[in-house]
Amino acid sequence: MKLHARPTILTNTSLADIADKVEAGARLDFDDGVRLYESNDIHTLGALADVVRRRLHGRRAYYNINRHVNYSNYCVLRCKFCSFYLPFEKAVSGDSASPMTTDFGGTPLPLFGGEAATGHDHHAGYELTVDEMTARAREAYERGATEIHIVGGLHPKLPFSYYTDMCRAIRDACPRMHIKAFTAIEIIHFSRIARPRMSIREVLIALRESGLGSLPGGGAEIFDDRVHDEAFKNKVGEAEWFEVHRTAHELGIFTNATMLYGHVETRAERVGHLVKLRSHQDESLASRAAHFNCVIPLSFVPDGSALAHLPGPTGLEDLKTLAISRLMLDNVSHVKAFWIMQTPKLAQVSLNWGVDDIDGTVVYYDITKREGGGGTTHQELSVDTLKRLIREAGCEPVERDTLYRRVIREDGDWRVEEPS
Ligand code: V47
Repeated sequence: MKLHARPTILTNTSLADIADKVEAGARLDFDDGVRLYESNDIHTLGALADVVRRRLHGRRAYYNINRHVNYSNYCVLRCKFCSFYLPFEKAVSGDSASPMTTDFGGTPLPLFGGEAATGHDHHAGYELTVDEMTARAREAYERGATEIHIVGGLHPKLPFSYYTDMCRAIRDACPRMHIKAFTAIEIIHFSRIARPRMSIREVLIALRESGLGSLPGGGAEIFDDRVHDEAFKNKVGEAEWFEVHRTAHELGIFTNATMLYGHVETRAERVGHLVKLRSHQDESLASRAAHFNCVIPLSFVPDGSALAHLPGPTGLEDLKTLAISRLMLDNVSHVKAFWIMQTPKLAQVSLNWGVDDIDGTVVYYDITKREGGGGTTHQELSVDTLKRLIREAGCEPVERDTLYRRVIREDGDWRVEEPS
């Protein structure tokens, strides 16, 4: 698509050379990304991102009917940006009351607040049994969900069989529902806890055989050693994150990619992160059976984390980051604004700033909770609201499945439209 009647703003801007590249479909380099961040010409930035978005998707904007479920908030890591985790030792040493046992076949464990994922006290530690996970999946499936998104903390005790059993039980109960589960960090954890130890490839194959459909994009944070050491030192770094996604792509498993921005990183470090994702995607598109479907820039929510003294990104920084992600990642089809983190209103605005996807109904979300949220994990948008947000932005709502196939609903049932 050409910028037929180029608005004067684009000819008068100091970003004119970047506008020329965008118009020509040429790749932006690292310095272009930093300049876009530093420019005050936000209208040009938004317009350029919109050019790329329209070229790829016209006025379509995607949403899905999904359900996020977190199996446990116990975690062996202590990432400073995270308000989700609870140290397991704290729980077993008796900080909480009402222990319950699990049914996953391992050593009985204390289970506190097993209903946390349905909207109860989010400060308590919990781990859900396979039966509880399956019940949540079934409930979502019966309400029309096409996807379940499962992630959790790195639990020190649960055996690898818990995760394969969970996938198998959900697949059996909800055969058409796509299981998008486990960040790269969890996959590495599984490869270490499996007995005998398993390679990343073996873990992914075992999970896929149990029903796993694709991997979500979490755990990427910012690919930079300085930021890694300052904000999430004990977590594996970018080499391991990319190894998991590379292996998944080789196996034909599609994945997403995130960037957690607005904490201790600089803008240049964000651009560096995007360039690294782009290089990986080039390789996957050229030589692997799958690739990144979508990039999700996640806006840091400081509340309750060890970085709660930081302000978090402004709305303008959110918009800039979404637009620059669209412009830098010329080889990733979709850019998602996750409304839980960017807020529904900003996600709506971003639909004219490069974004083509606002995630889905979500229903329960436990990883970030904004203060004043009433202590509940219930965070839901109805399908009507998602469609209204999209229409008000001048876009056409399209229900998609996890792999971005259009979902058609007829006579109380749904099917996906195979790409022609
Ligand atoms: O890995 C943790 C991030 C991620 C905070 O693939 C935080 O479709 C903001 O990856 N503020 C999990 N973010 C969420 C995630 C995701 C979400 C929606 C869709 C998809 C997808 C993936 O959340 C974590 C971490 O990077 N996170 N703490 C926080 N305080």
